Amino acid sequence: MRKALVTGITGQDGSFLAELLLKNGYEVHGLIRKASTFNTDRIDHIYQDPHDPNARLFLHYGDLSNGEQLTNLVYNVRPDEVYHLGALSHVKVSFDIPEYTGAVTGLGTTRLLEAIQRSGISARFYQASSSEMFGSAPAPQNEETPFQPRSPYAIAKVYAYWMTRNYREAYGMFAVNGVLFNHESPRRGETFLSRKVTRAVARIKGELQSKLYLGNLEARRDYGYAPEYVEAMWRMLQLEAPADFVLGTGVSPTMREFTQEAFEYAGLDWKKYVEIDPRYFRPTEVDDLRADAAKAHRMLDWSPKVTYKELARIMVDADLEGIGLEPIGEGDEILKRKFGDWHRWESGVTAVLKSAGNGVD
Ligand code: NAP
Ligand code: F7E
Repeated sequence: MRKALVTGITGQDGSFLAELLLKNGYEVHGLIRKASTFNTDRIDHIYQDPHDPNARLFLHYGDLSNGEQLTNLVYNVRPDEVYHLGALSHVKVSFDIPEYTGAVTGLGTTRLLEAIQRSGISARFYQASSSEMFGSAPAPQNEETPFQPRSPYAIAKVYAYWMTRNYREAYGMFAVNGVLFNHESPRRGETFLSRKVTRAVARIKGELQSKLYLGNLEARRDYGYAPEYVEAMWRMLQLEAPADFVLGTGVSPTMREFTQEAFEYAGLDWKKYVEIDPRYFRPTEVDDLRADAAKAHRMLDWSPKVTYKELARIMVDADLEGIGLEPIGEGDEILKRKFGDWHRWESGVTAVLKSAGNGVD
């Protein structure tokens, strides 16, 4: 049985990836942080009691800031594949805590690469690189586009990108960068634009909220559906030789267009509810991210199916269901039509949506 180690398993992508790996027959080990409240909501539905002799999911406490513990973990688990998804992933927050962002999002990758190297194992390594690294480089961006990062987050990711390449070149490690453009889902954190909007749409419908405060709505983002992206991460580690890939849809709506789409789907006029609050503006913004993912189409046989308009429907329906309202219904139809049953959002996610706090912005 192949073994995978996943950092960031409690996050959006980590939870979808853990599901995929379990489905593909892996034994899955996840790194989780010790918090004073439960932080495993996104993976509670796949939790397995470690006393069960058939258990294939194991969680280990740790932190990306602690290199010695990462080395022990890698040495003891001896994974065949390491998916490094853990990071401070919020661009706006990275301006507030730039040093921490460098220490975790940047150096965390080095600690993990070094842990693999020192353990003497030949694990394949996936680095969660980001389209944010392209920053102000003109769209469309692909594997050859030079990076022009515009935030502490993006700069930390550029460092981690090059460390991954360096371990590949210096030590012959099978280490790859997936340079992923925005991918969203009902499991997206509540403070990212897409989820903040779809959650607000549901709460306005449910008369739990009357206003939504947003920042710059003119930026363009290439929005895809997260479960499709974790499938490509796995495919990257199954290749014969390591290579870096850009993943995205090639379509980048403005954040205003996405917002309008989500409100209109629920029969609401967004202009009545949305107000601009400059506190959500970033000191430096990234204006236009749009992927040229031709290499992934060709070498990974990967083409995303969900459009940003469909994504808005899937997410609004999930958020309506999350607060106990009847979904409008197109979201479920889209998922069934495109994927069959597997990609229906799980009961565990609905539980997360129900318990989400009221004061989140
Ligand atoms: P996410 O939902 O924010 O998840 C981040 C994960 O990292 C969580 O499990 C979090 O744990 C963990 N983490 C944060 N700090 C940590 C630390 N010091 N030690 C150990 N774990 C820590 O992010 P995501 O959207 O799933 O994204 C996954 C990865 O892909 C991230 O590296 C992100 O930067 C990158 N990425 C994301 C996108 C996107 O559009 N989603 C695009 C490109 C790249 P807690 O649950 O305890 O907070
Ligand atoms: O912002 C604008 C904001 O925070 C999207 C992360 O997964 O994708 C994500 O980073 C856009 C920006 O995502 C609000 O200024 C307006 O232009 O949802 P976001 P992001 O910055 O694109 C990349 C690829 C990653 O790698 C990251 O980890 O929306 N915006 N008003 C707002 N953004 C937020 N969060 N909140 C607002 O109120």
